[in-house]
Parts: sequence; structure tokens; C-alpha cells
Amino acid sequence: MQKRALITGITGQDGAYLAEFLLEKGYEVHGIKRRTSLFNTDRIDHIYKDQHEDDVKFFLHYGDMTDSTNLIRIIQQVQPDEIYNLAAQSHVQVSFDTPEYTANADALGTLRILEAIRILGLEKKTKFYQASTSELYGLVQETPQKETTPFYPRSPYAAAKLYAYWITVNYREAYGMYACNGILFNHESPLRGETFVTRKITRAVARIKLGMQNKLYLGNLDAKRDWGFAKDYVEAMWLILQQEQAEDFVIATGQTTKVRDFVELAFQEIGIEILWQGSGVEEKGIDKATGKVLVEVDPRYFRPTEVELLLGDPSKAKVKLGWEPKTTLDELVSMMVREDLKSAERDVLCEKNGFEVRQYNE
Ligand code: NDP
Ligand code: GDR
Repeated sequence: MQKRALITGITGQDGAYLAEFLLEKGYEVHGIKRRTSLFNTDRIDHIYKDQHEDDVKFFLHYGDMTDSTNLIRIIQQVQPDEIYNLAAQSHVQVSFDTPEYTANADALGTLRILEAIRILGLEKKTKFYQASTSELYGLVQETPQKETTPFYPRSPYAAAKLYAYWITVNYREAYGMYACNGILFNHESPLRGETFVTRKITRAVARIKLGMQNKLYLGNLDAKRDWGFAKDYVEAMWLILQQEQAEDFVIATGQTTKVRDFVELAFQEIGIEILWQGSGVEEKGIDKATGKVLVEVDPRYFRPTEVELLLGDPSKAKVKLGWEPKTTLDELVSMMVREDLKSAERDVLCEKNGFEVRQYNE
């Protein structure tokens, strides 16, 4: 029988890849999107069909994680076999500026969905996936980090996700629900939001190459992240919901890389070798061939409390889910720079023809 999935956060990076993945598996896919004043469906437009056509398998519903009445109504209407809760205010630095909203959407939003399942009596029908995060480890207590490593959140975002993690565990234990946490380490792609560090770097590299930007300003160059490819990671989300027992899993590559090394890899893609000069806020990344300063540190991007090192141990996922990452960091960087070069080329064409292009570079 055809399964029905409901994805919150369908317009985000992971929502788009997961929707594609589930449609390929033959699912009927429903997604919740927010009402915005401009279209926010760029990442899923290619899978959206006019609802009047035959054999439509992909549906969008207006909704918001802060509105329980709306979540209950959508879940009642869809009667999903699986819910993937990906919606969140997902930017760590922004969570310091909007801590209450972040807690509302990310922590209480998760509770609202779990309660909706319970209120509607769907505990035995609907499986629940929670998008948990390596940010839970924060000030790390053990390296590499695995399912049993203690948490120490370092941001309003991580503290909100901590609540979401535990309320998921609690509903599993209290009500026998099939509810799981995927503790996913950073995963990136050409669809990554432009203000996360990897995409900010690859986009800047492409724009510098085409003469549309002079410099890239970054914060902490020494932070280390375990970066994987988002498309590989959505498969793990699905696998987590296909097990006999509901359990929590770390999903990671098992490799960690400094932001500065990611910068070097991205510039290598366009044939530029970066040399580093100075230290701390004075540090600069210089083009070895021309001596031009291409990277500078801007303390605006420093966080009040930083997560310095993340390195995941995905052994449990390998053994129990048979999951392993397929894409290397080099392949990921190359793919992201290539895609950003294409969009920078489009921007150049637009500018040449008198159309304004977005200059926002945060
Ligand atoms: P994105 O920021 O790309 O997407 C977040 C999605 O949530 C968007 O669709 C956004 O809508 C939606 N959203 C935000 N607030 C609300 C709200 N109040 N009501 C309804 N929808 C809302 O995140 P990712 O795709 O990268 O991440 C998916 C999930 O996984 C998030 O929960 C994130 O915290 C978590 N995570 C991500 C990791 C990563 O490395 N990418 C690692 C570990 C966990 P809109 O498009 O309108 O903004
Ligand atoms: P993160 O991702 O905080 O790990 O959260 P992000 O890419 O924002 O930062 C990674 C590291 O890079 C450092 N950094 C910068 N970050 C940004 N955004 N902009 C900069 O200019 C910059 N310079 C240096 C940061 O300080 C940090 O150490 C992501 C999100 O997707 C979360 O939702 C998810 O839970 C975690 O990954 C796992």
C-alpha cells in the first residue's frame, strides 16, 4: 500500500531532498510551508505539479510550527504514516538574536506535533522523525561524539533542540510511539542556505572568480565541523523510520575539517591557492599568485558561545541501518562551487542586460 509522509520544513534544504527521495520511493508526500510575502518554494518547484493534473503525489499545506490548531488540522487531514519534523529556525547565530522565537518553533513546535499525534489517536499509526543535531554536544564532553555522549548545548538553538530531543524520547517511552531522533552532523549541498558557512564560502568563491565580489568576510576560522552531503543524509532519516525498534542515531562522516581548510579547498576549485597571514581578527587569506587579500575576519560573525569541534561516530548507523556516507568532502566542495559558478554566471548575464542582481552577502 502506498505510504503517506508529512514533512515539516519542506521548503528547506533537507525538506527538498527528502521530498524527492520519498517520491522516488513511491510515497505520497505532503509538506507544510509557511506563508511568506515572496515565494519560498525555489527548492521544490521542480517537483510541484499543478494540483488539477492527474496522479498528483505531492501536496503543500500552509502552516507554522507555532500554531497548534493548524498542525492538528493538517495531521488529521493527511493521516500520515510518517512525519519528518524538519522545520526549525535553524541558524545558530540567528538564535542568539531571536531566542524566544527559536524556542517556540524548534522546542514547542516539536511538542505540538507529538501532541497532535496523541490527540488524534495516531500513536500506533504515525512514525515520527525529529531533526536533532550535533549542536546538542556543544562544549564537547567526548570525541568522537556518539549516541551516548553527554549533551552540553551552547546556543538558544541548541537548547531548544535539546528540549525537542528529550520530548521525542519521552513520548516514545510514555506512549509507546515510534518516535526517533536522528542526531545529524552538519550536512551541506548546493541547496544549503546562503548564510551557513559552507555555502557562504562557495558562493563567494564563485562571485570572486567572476568579478562580482572582492572579498569574503568570515568569523571563527578555527571551528571544526564534520561536513557531509545532505542528499546522503536524508536517506538515513528514512532508514531510521524503517527499523523494528524506534531508536536514536548519530549520522556523520567521521571526519572533521576546519573552516579555514574548507576555504582553501573551495578556492582551489577555481585555481587559487590561499596563504594565511596574521592571526586572530588580523588574519587574512591572500591569493598566492597576486597577493590580493581575498578573505578577512569580521568579529561580527563571532558567536557569544562557540562550538569549536564536532566529529561524529556513525558506527551505530553503519551496523544497524547499513548506512554510510557516499560523498567525500572534496566532491561536496567541488559540487557546491560548480553550482555557485553557474548561478554567478546567470547573475553576470543579468547585470550585463541591465537587470539588478542580489548583492546580499551576510
Ligand atoms: P533550513 O533552514 O534549510 O530549513 C528549515 C525549514 O524550516 C524551512 O522550510 C523553513 O521555512 C522551515 N521553518 C522555519 N521556521 C518555521 C516555522 N515557524 N513554521 C514552519 N516552518 C518553519 O534547514 P535544513 O534543511 O538545513 O535543516 C532541516 C532540519 O534539520 C532543521 O530542523 C535543522 O535544525 C536540522 N539540522 C540541520 C542540519 C544541517 O546541517 N543542515 C544538521 C542537524 C540538524 P522557510 O523556507 O519558509 O524559511
Ligand atoms: P552551524 O553551521 O552553526 O554548525 O549549524 P554554520 O555553517 O552556521 O557555522 C559553522 C561554523 O562556521 C563558523 N563560521 C561562520 N558561520 C557562519 N554562518 N558565517 C560565517 O561567516 C562564519 N565564519 C565562521 C561558525 O562560527 C561555526 O563554528 C549548522 C546548522 O545547519 C544547524 O541547524 C545544525 O543543527 C548544525 O549545523 C549541525
